[in-house]
Amino acid sequence: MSNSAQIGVTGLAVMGRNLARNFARNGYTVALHNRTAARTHALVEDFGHEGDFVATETAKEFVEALERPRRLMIMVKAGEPTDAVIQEFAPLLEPGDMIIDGGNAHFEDTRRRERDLRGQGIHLVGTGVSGGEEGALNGPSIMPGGSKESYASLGPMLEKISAKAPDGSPCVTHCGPDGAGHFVKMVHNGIEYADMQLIGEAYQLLRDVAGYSPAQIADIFRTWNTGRLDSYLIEITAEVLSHVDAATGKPFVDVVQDRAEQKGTGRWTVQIALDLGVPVSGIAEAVFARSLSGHADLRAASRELVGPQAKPLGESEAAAFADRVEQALYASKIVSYTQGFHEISAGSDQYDWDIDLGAVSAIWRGGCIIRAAFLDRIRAAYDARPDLPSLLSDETFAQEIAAAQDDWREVLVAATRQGVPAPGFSAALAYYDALRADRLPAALTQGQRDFFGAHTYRRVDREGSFHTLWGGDRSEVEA
Ligand code: NBP
Repeated sequence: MSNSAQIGVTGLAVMGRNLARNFARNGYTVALHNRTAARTHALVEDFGHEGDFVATETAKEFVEALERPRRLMIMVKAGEPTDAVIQEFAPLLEPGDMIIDGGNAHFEDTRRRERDLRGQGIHLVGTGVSGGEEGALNGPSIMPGGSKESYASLGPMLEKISAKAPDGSPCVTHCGPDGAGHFVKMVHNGIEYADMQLIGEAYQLLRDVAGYSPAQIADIFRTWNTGRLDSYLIEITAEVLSHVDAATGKPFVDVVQDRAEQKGTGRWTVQIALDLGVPVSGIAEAVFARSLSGHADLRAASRELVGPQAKPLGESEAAAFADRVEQALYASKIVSYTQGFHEISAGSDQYDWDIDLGAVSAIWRGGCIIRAAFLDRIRAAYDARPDLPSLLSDETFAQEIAAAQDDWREVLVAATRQGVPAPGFSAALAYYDALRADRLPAALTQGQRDFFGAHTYRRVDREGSFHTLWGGDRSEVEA
């Protein structure tokens, strides 16, 4: 049927297939296309009963199946495949049509593609989609960028298929022009890395310092999940930890190789943060921790390095320690989100995106991997004060960290004493202490830079730049 589909999806692997089904289940007619036509036919065969699908084989048929202005969603592997697909379809489109890239594109690629297509009057809508294949089917958190005009046409459809937050609001917002959506998705993934690392550290400490078994730790996580740490990642952590390997009868976590993989969005978050000059030390530690875990040879060569002699805690001390770990985890998590939101705010300033941080925290409350009860409170903090310089400046979060800090420090003392690496907890605490410090050793750094490179420094008591004649009589001159 020509011109009848309200949306088309090309790229029908797990994500595209499930998004297409989600649109169809919500009453939209969905045109289908995939480089390898077998996937298109398999979808119709397996799920055709779920809604109205128009299966197409060629690019021309696909484009002709769409109502105008056309909404064409690309769900292919990010990078060159996305460019290839855009090159294939763009010549067949007309001004006002929309190409929605729902893959994990780098936001700079999205900016380039948006610029290139704008000349032709085509809207490129770079859209972050989070929630994995389950979210794509039942409701993801969606982070679209692109023009306001495109959002006016597309937004209501995205709102319909998106996850709904606990208060019923759709987990989708127009993040801002060109690459804003993919930028927000990138930082979302960076925060996800940090969250997972912190949870991993909590687990390791409960195991090595407190002496709990994976099953006992699963119970502890289940309890935490009923409180302020209530989140998808804590929930699935308990599931993974309580799972027993059928082949060996051992805890599943003990039969999995301890080498974490990554696809790149965490790394991008850190690379871009470095370019923007934003300290995202928690996210960086999470990326580095995955990287270190993968260096099997280096780790094997280091097994003989000497650690401390330490015994796990006794039963009564262990329970108190677990409570402290909860405090440390919560405080470190607040710091991760503080750093992530700082990066979004810096990106928004750099690229003139005008991203609403409250709206971003609101759409992460459902559907996505980092969904968590406490995002409600982040939203409340930004809604109350959109110019909040940092989440840590919010009174409630500051009070909670103040209440947690003694335990947080104690946990790190125990980790250090027992030789359990906790780079995420430690980086978060160092960030907190550095921000609240009266004076930082940066003054000394400036002195050293002036000594070896005449880089000059500023004084605390006078305006201007100064240089000390280090190689001469050490008098000071105005630079
Ligand atoms: P993949 O990332 O595995 O990509 C497979 C799809 O890309 C297939 O439809 C394949 O067609 C198509 N494709 C490739 Br590969 N090269 C192509 C080319 N040169 N021209 C046309 N099509 C090409 O699929 P996915 O895991 O469903 O993810 C889709 C997008 O969503 C990715 O950008 C991913 O990063 C993003 N994402 C994934 C998740 C997740 O949980 N998996 C979550 C959020 C976002 P073929 O069938 O002919 O080989």
